[in-house]
Amino acid sequence: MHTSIHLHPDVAAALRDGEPVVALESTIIAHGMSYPQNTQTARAVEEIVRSNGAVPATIAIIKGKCTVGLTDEELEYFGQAKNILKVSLRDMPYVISNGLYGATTVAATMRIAAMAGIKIFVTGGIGGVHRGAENSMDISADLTEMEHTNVAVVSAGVKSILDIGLTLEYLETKGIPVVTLGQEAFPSFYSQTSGFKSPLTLDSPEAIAAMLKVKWDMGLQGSVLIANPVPANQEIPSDIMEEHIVLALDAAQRAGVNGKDITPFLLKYIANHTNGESLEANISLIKNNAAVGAKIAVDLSAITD
Ligand code: PSU
Ligand code: MN
Repeated sequence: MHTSIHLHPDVAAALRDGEPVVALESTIIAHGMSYPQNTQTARAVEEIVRSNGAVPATIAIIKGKCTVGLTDEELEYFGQAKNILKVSLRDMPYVISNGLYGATTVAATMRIAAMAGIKIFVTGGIGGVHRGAENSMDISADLTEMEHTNVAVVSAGVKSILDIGLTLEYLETKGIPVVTLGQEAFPSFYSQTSGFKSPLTLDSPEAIAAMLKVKWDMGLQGSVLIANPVPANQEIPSDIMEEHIVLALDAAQRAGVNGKDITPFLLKYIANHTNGESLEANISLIKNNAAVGAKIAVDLSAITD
C-alpha cells in the first residue's frame, strides 16, 4: 500500500474482514459548513453510518498523510481550524510533500478511498460543470475523477449553482451511470427536482448495489453517481433557490472570485442569505445520504465474495 496512507484501526479491521465501509469527505467540514454545525453534522453522519451497519471513514490529509478515518480530535480540528487548504487532485502532491493539512474534495476523497479499498462514498453534492463554463472552462475535477475511479458517490443530486444539464451531458460522455433512488426526477440538492429527468431510476439500495457489482465485475471503470433526493419536509423549492443562486453568482462575479474559491463562496453566500433554512436542508440531506450509502455498502459487501 502507498506509504503516505494511514488507516484508522476500525477502518483497517473492517477492510481486512470485508466488512462494509463508507468514505466521507472533509471539504464539507472545513469549507462547506461553519462551526459548530460542521462538526456536529460530521459526527452525526458517522453515527448514522454505524447504526446502518457500516464503518465510517472520514478522509483528510493530516501532516502530509492521507488519513482514512479521523479520530474525534482530528475531526474537531478540521471543523475549527482556519485556513485549511481545500485539496482536489491537483493539490495532493503539494500538500503531501510539504507535510500539510488538507480538506479533501470529492475527487481527492474518492482517490484516497480507492487506494484504501473503499467502494462507497457519501457526500452532499458533487462539483460539476459550472454555469458559464463555455467561457470559464470551469469543470470540477470531481467529474474527471469519476470517469476513472471505482468508487460510487451518494449525493443529493447536483446543486443548481452548477449547470445541471451540462453536468449530466458530461457524465454521459464519460460513461458514468447516474441513478436516482426512488423517483424519476433528477434532484438538485436542496430540491427534489431539477427540471431534468434522471437518466436511471432504481427503487432500493439493494438494486443499486447489484448494479455496482455488475459494472465493476465487467471491468467498466469509474464511478456511479447515486442521487438521493432531499426529504420532502426539508426541501426548498427550486424556484426559491434559483433566486438566491442568481444573487450568489452575481456577488461572486463582482468580488472577482474564481477557481477553487468559487464553490465555497457560493455555498457560504447561499447559507448566509437563506436564514439557516438552506443549512437545515443541507444537514438533513447529508444524513439521509449517509443512511442510504451505508445500506448500499452493506448490500454490496453481502454480494461480494
Ligand atoms: N458541491 C456541494 N457541496 C460541497 C461541494 C460541492 O453541493 O460541499 C464541495 C465538494 O467537496 C466538492 C467540491 O468536491 O466542493 C467541488 O469543488 P470544485 O467545484 O472547486 O471542484
Ligand atoms: Mn472549478
